[in-house]
Amino acid sequence: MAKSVRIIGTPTDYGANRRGVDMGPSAIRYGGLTKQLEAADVSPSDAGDLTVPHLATRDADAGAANAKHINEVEEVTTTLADAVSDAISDGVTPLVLGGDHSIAIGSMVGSARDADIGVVWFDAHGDFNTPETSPSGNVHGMPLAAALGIGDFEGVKWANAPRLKEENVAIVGLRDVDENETAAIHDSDVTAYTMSDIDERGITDVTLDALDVATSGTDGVHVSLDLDWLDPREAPGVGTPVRGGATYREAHTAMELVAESGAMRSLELVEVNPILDEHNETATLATELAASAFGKRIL
Ligand code: HAR
Ligand code: MN
Ligand code: MN
Ligand code: MN
Repeated sequence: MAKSVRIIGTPTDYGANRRGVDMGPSAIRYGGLTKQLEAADVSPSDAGDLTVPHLATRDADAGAANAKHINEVEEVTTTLADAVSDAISDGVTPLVLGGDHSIAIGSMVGSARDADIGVVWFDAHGDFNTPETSPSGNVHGMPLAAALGIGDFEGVKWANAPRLKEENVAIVGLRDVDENETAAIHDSDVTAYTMSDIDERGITDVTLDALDVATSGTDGVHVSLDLDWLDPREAPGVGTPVRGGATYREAHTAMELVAESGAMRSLELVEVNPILDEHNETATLATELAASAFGKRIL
């Protein structure tokens, strides 16, 4: 029987400093998501988009300078956590379309509601800042810390995923990490692989190790794919591009290994910004990578 997948659009940009990433869900659908998933022999149903308050109805400068729009982020991630946990209870794999990476707080809290989970986080960035360490105040640089209960997020309970442990988190593809963030990652029990690790060891080895970290003693894995993990030549439509990222083939290989592990409990595609994209190619690439993560094969 084909695996059932529920698409959950989360059109928000409250966690980012560049507007436009809220249009990601539309762009990814327009990029052919349903067709790609069907090619992966998955049966997709689209739950549409969650209701996200429009920025025009809110104070443009809301939230503290060190955690901008924190109340809107809380609102969106709380709604998303319920949607993700509902999908899993219904026996369906949630596929969350962002939106900026702050939504991952909701995905992880929802995915971890009734299970011990691990996380594999494909990203150029550590997303391990807290309101105390963040140089920007943008919450999309903080979701991993938030879900792990690190940092003061104005009463962190809404963000904390108690059934997610640092030792089950692996970050893959780092190449742009802030100074205090580097120290925090080192001080934690999170496992981090830089692009140099991928250069030296190859994407297969690194991804298999990351999957080991995330599956060891857990019930399943949340896969978080920030499109800025890829090189900007492949994925130009992101708000914070960093040179020297994963290639098209490396990204597909990693997603194929995710599928082979059989451990993926939830998936999210984040940071696609169609305003900055070229002919929707980043959104289209996101659909192809999702298909690989769900097991699409050529032969
Ligand atoms: N580390 C920087 C900050 O905290 C940039 C974070 C960036 N952007 C993302 N997350 N797309 O992966 O502001
Ligand atoms: Mn990110
Ligand atoms: Mn990133
Ligand atoms: Mn360490």
